[in-house]
Amino acid sequence: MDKFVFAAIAGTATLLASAGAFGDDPGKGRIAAADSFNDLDRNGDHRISRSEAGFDRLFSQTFAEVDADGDGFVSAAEFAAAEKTRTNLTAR
Ligand SMILES: [Ca+2]
Ligand SMILES: [Ca+2]
Repeated sequence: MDKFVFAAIAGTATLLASAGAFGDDPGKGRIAAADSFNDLDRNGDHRISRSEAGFDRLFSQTFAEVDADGDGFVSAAEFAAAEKTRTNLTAR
């Protein structure tokens, strides 16, 4: 039940963010990598497909680079590795 509630909240936040409700906030600090990853992984299969990456303006541009093994999906490990070397991995 708790997981369901969390998913519902996260889903709502994702919808609001994609609708631009929060706008761009340059003063906002970086979001933890896990939060960004889970946010981008819309179907919850623990990898980000190219179409899922397309929801984030910045990440869609760096997708091919972040997908180190070129299998067409960004795994949590690939995401974390890219997060270490980039200050702006996603537009969130
Ligand atoms: Ca996914
Ligand atoms: Ca990959």
